Amino acid sequence: MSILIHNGKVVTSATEIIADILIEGDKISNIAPSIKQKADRIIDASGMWVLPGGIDPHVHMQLPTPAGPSADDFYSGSLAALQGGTTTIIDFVTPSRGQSIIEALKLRIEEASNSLTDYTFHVSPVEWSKEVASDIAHCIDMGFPSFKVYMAYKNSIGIDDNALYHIMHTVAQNGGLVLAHCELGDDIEVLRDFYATQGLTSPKYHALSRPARYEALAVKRAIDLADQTQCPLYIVHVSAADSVKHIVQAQKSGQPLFAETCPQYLLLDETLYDTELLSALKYVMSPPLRSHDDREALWKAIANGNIQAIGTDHCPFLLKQKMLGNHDFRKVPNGAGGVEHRLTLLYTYGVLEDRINLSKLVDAYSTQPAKLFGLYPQKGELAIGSDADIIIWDPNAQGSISAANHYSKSDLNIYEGFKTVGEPLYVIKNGVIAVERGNLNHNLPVGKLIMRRSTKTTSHYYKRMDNPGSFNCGRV
Ligand code: DUC
Ligand code: ZN
Ligand code: ZN
Repeated sequence: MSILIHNGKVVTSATEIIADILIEGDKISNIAPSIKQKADRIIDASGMWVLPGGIDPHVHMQLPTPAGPSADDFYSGSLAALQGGTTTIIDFVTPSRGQSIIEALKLRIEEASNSLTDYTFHVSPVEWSKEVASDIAHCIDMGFPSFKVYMAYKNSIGIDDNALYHIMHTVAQNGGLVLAHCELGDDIEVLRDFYATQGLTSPKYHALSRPARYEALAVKRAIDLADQTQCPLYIVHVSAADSVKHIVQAQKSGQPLFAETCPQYLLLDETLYDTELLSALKYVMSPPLRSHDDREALWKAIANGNIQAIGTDHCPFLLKQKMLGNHDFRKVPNGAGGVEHRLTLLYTYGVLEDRINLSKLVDAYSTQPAKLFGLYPQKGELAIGSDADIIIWDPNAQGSISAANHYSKSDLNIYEGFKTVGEPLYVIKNGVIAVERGNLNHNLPVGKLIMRRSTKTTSHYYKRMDNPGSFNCGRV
């Protein structure tokens, strides 16, 4: 099968040109001002933008929680992702304590086998032992070179600084990257119980028990441990201006340090916890929503290149699951959906409001995740030889977000009522039209499990910067 995309504005993280793109099989075979070759399908992209498919570096499909699994399984979550222009997702393997990481990885690969997007996993060590050390090395050899650690959730999956030090050291020695969920776990537990024992149990106290300073202090600690162990570090879902200050300082000193934020921290704020209970429950997530000033600092950090990637932390629940905590914020499952809205929200409220330009958007939703997680240039780029994961974007389409018409299986949407501009007219995945004007191709093959390259082969993205101060992650 061949597809010729004719006369679109081809936008990458570095260039914008009017060009034709030829797809043969599952790869891009040519990009040129005018391609005369015949194709099975010709798409006129005049007036449209041709963008690389999205890579969401942070999703949780069917995440097990005490309130039951998160609402999207790999099929529904990946369908939602595709409809929004995301063609690759990175989910997580989280073993139970005592369980072999490799065993948990095999089970998770099975669970994801009906994903419509391509997929891969970050691996989350939840303890430290000799077995964990050898499993980390094994995961990297198998093509899973990124490891997420939780400094929060101390009662379940969180680890202490001793384990964090050893994990960072081992990951660094074996050519991997550590991702850190940065919140001071022990301090949070104290505040959670403090509020709850006083009968202060509404969702607002979820946010008050996880203050921005606990995130910033944990960010500082993680940066310090990464520096001591010479480990490349990626801080997930940064939500606070004070965290950004620590990140900028370490990047200036030349530390290989990267950061991610999510649309919810850019577009929503803590005043939503003051709404009526049924509404406030939707916004229980960790870290919680912050202030208006925090939001502005995050936008600035993206524009300045201090935050490189934008994921969603897609982890939706049903209202009935959220309601399990209506009398105790500690019982509300943490998380919200958004995988399908990432591009249109960032385009509408980022690009059209002049906070970031289009190339920066492409960089943050696709190119940087590909570079940082060992997928580049197979993914994250429009280039000859790259996977044909492509969005044809209608920059003028208008929409309105609602749980009534979203693709996620959740009955809640934290962006309910948000107006949007721009949407994918076509989504092409591995050379096959997956979505055409909102219609899913029912013959779409399932996505592929992608094995990734370790930092041994991508070390130019991670090495200490020679010229501190002009930090410019991942540019080749
Ligand atoms: N926070 C997480 O750390 N994971 C899933 C969802 C959330 O809110
Ligand atoms: Zn997290
Ligand atoms: Zn997460």
